[in-house]
Amino acid sequence: MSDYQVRTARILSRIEQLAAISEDATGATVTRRFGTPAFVKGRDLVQGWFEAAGLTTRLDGIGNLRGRWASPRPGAKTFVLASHIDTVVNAGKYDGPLGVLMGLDLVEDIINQHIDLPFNLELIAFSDEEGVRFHTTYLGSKVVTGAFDPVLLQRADADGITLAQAIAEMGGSTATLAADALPAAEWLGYFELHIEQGPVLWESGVPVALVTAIAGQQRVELTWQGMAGHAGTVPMPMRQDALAAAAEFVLATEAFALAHGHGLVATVGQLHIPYAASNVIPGQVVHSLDLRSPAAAPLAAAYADLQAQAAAIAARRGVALGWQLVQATAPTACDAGLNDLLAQAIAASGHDVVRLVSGAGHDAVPASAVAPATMAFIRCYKGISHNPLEAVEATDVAAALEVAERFLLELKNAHN
Ligand code: HGY
Ligand code: MN
Ligand code: MN
Repeated sequence: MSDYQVRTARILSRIEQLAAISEDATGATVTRRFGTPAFVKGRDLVQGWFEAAGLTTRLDGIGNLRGRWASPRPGAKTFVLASHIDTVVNAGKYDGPLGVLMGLDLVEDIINQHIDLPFNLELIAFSDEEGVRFHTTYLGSKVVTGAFDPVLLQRADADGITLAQAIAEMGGSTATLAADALPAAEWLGYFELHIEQGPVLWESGVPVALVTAIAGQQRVELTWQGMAGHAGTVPMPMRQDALAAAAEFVLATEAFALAHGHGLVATVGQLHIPYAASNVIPGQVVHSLDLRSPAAAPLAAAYADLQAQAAAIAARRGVALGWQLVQATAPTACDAGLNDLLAQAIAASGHDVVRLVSGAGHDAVPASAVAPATMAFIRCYKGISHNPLEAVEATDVAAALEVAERFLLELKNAHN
């Protein structure tokens, strides 16, 4: 086995160990949402690996795990390798953790090879990229990049626990969040390894790709307020059925996205009916809307059009509509200079250079606001993600490891 294959075997073994830690006590599904005991237990395991590798570690106020390897050069800037260790519900094993554990392997090899770098390395396992618990994403990387808005501390989860309470419960601190930012002047750049979560590499037979841009996204919370009633006595024309209104909007949203192209995708992934019962006309429905596009103008146009469609549906059905924009991130370009180095590393490793736009959001988005940032994607099984069927081939991970190592050494040479 090549050195990369040996290292990959350990990375994948650690993936399995981390995946065995879940909010689901039966272990049947992988779920580690921000701040939960399962998240903390998983982070503790990863912190042990960071420290065994020789990294100086600390947990910042929002629960990011931060490992640092200092350059011998006085006043050196810091290059960040990162991804996230929180997950969606019933997640795959690789979305997030693979990037963290590959980054750990790369840093550990640099330490073991006694390679002096002209820049510090900071390896970060972000505590909340998915935004599942508080429906607002990038909480961990927003703290590190100085973009965290304290107003978010009052957002409550489904159990009414605020972000501030969740931070305190997991031993974090809201008092240090501003100081936890890596100062903008210290950043040299950002690199994230991540599964593609799409089908292009699977279809193309290439193990790795570089990311040129990350789609913009808008997350909206809609509330339809109708009138609860007896399922057996209220005549159909007299109903103010919140679920029927929401359902009409969901189908209108799908039709809009199908008709409009431009890489526009629209998803309603969460829907809640308070006081639901089979013999009660739903009085209220609360649901999400996730809109994405690689281009800003179609994203803005879709947002406006769908908001108008929702208002028209509500008016026609005598239902009140609440429309709250929870999160908006613009389409983000990755750094051309880093991508030149990455393209060289991919080609030098013997692969075609595939350039992709990411439909998925990543912590590279907040990072790109303060530093040159880019990503490398690793092929995953049929592009499946946010699904327990998520899988990778060891040979692809080994190939990506070689590319990333070449990339870091090119970066070293560029700054010597
Ligand atoms: O939703 C996303 O794009 C990412 O998985 N957080
Ligand atoms: Mn991810
Ligand atoms: Mn994800």
